[in-house]
Amino acid sequence: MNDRVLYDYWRSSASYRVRIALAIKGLDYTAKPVDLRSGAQSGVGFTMLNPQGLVPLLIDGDVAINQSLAIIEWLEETHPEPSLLPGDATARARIRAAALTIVADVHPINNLRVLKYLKSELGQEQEAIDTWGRHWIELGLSALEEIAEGSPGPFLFGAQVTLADVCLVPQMYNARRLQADVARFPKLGNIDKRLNGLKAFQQARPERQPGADQ
Ligand SMILES: N[C@@H](CCC(=O)N[C@@H](CS)C(=O)NCC(=O)O)C(=O)O
Repeated sequence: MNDRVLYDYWRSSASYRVRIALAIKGLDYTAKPVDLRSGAQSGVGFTMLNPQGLVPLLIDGDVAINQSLAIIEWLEETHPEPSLLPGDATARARIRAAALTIVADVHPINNLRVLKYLKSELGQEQEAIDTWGRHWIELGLSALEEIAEGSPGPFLFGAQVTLADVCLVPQMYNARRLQADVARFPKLGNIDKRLNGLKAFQQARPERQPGADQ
């Protein structure tokens, strides 16, 4: 087995970000799928490794790191090339801010455990829950569409693939799954299409992961 192990789930967008970053940096790993549908993330087998009970979790030798952004920043520091955070301090802050629009402001309120809580504890109907998801996704994507409008392309921050692109593609995937109105974001749609044409992004696609629905 590889010394580097990624605990993930094929449809988890936080895991998808890490898979893309690993592929861009050309780092091999062994995938250990954690089946979120059956609740494996809350079982002792996994919470012993990550008490938060969330994927992704990267184990690299004797280092274990959770939280997708912390994992990607660690990969960036330990394997700087190709860089996902290019440019000076200001350029890097802007890339991080765009990434956090997704990672901190959109994704957490659409996470499985939040949606489950809306249904089981607050008694919401599935339709209302889907409306909730689409609302927050479209709000976040609106802000990113403005960034895309100001980018010379082909990616979110110009010619180089950055951390922001790594977060964008899984969020667009989620948006489509939830039937959010992605046609409202044509610039993001084009960037997403270009990114999905790259080998690293293809390798990380949910349907290509072990355990994915066929
Ligand atoms: N902020 C965390 C979020 C991790 C997260 O929410 N993972 C989801 C899958 S995308 C999960 O494990 N959900 C399981 C659950 O909600 O029970 C990160 O970026 O890694």
